[in-house]
Amino acid sequence: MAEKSRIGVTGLAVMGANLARNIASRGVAVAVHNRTAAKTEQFMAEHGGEGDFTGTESVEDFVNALERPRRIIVMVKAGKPVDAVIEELTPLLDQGDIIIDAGNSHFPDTVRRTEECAANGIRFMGVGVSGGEEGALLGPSIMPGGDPEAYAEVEEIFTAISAKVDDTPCCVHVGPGGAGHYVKMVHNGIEYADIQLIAEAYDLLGHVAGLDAPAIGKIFEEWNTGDLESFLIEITGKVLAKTDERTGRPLVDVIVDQAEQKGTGRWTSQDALDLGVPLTGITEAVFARTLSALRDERKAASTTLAGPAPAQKADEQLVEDIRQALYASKVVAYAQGFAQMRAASIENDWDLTLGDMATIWRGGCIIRAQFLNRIRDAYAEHPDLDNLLMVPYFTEAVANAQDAWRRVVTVATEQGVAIPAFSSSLSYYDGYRRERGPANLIQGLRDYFGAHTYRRIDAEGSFHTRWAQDGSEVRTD
Ligand code: NBP
Repeated sequence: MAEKSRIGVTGLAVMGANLARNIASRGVAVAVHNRTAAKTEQFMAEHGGEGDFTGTESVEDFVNALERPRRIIVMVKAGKPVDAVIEELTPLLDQGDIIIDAGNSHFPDTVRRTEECAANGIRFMGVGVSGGEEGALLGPSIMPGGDPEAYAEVEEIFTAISAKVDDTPCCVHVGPGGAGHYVKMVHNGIEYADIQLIAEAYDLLGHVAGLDAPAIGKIFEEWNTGDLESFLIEITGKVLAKTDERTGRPLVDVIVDQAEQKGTGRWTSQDALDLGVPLTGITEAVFARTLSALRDERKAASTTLAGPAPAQKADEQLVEDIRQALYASKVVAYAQGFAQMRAASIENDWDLTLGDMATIWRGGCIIRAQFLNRIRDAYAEHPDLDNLLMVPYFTEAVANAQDAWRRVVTVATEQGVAIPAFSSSLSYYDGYRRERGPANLIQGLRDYFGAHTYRRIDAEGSFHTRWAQDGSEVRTD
């Protein structure tokens, strides 16, 4: 009988196929399977010679091809397909076998599946994998969540296939239950904010500084040599530099301005609302995509709704101001995302080590950036940090950028350019650094119309003013 494979991959679309190839390239025997068998045949024909692959047609053959405990990576479309695969696998598996969902599943589904599988003696892991097609093949950032003992069974393979930065694998056990998929969700949310900030900088450089796409591309190329150095800034330079073969115009100028989304940004914002964490950067990025989708409405509004008279002002200072505003807003977006992970960790008893998240995002994934080294260092020094803005490096970075940031928000507002992520990040910063904000009035109003009570700055307890009666104050607790 043929030797059994150490691990199996079911779901051979782009991500599964590349992940299987990555694993096999490390000398690990991999059994592969896909619902539509023709895809397995195609995979074996194209890549079967690259490593020790066993192609299997039926789920039974797939399960039988694996050594025990069986380690099965499921890389299918998130949602119902994952449940369908688990349902098919479950009767064929033995106690202690491991199902690893490496797709972009929503973390509450992962929590549910972990419990359902446990009831059948199966160990379930929800694992975030970032890096797209190329990352999956050459080295993704991996965020494994679930039972630590199950992780120990796959740790060697996962760390081997992950990206490495300074010889450190971009893979670490994140926490139990849904923690891996949660962290991947926030990663994607931060990616939304990062991309939105880049788009706003591009819009300002075009519509306020009056530069064309190739010129803006050169600016991004330059920015990629400083504090902003990152994969997304690098590819922005490349996308802006590309000429359309059909028209000879910059390609970006012929791409429709409607952004799509698959849901992870929205989930991040929804969860922030549930947790009560202010997550303005990511949320504005999600809303900016939904506003972009209203293309027909925007077309009608563009000739109906008034804006300021255009007044372009191209100068060196503006370009540098935009760079600084981009950096400061990015710091805020990450500070918010990390604050959210901290809140979720406390809420769910996940015991997340936040510095590890920065470490494993330094390579392989879409938000990989130099900047993450600073975040890793910040948490190494202050593991229980409430907010990244309070670490001297970031406090100073934002303090140094704030004048430029305010000028950019001002000029954009004056010239009618929408910058929801830049301006909401600045408002968050200004709100966060205020010892006393205006919520005292909110409480007063709530007490007036709904007797919701308020607390006083000079006395313990809850109070209500009898607004409609004699105006006297009563203690309510
Ligand atoms: P897709 O998300 O396009 O899913 C296609 C795969 O799901 C095929 O293998 C398909 O089998 C299988 N499948 C479906 Br659809 N329904 C099924 C069912 N009921 N039972 C069994 N198999 C079923 O593939 P992908 O783009 O490779 O992404 C895989 C996962 O990785 C997703 O969760 C995705 O969000 C995540 N992810 C993707 C990227 C990326 O850059 N694409 C990056 C990071 C994470 P079939 O061939 O028989 O139809």
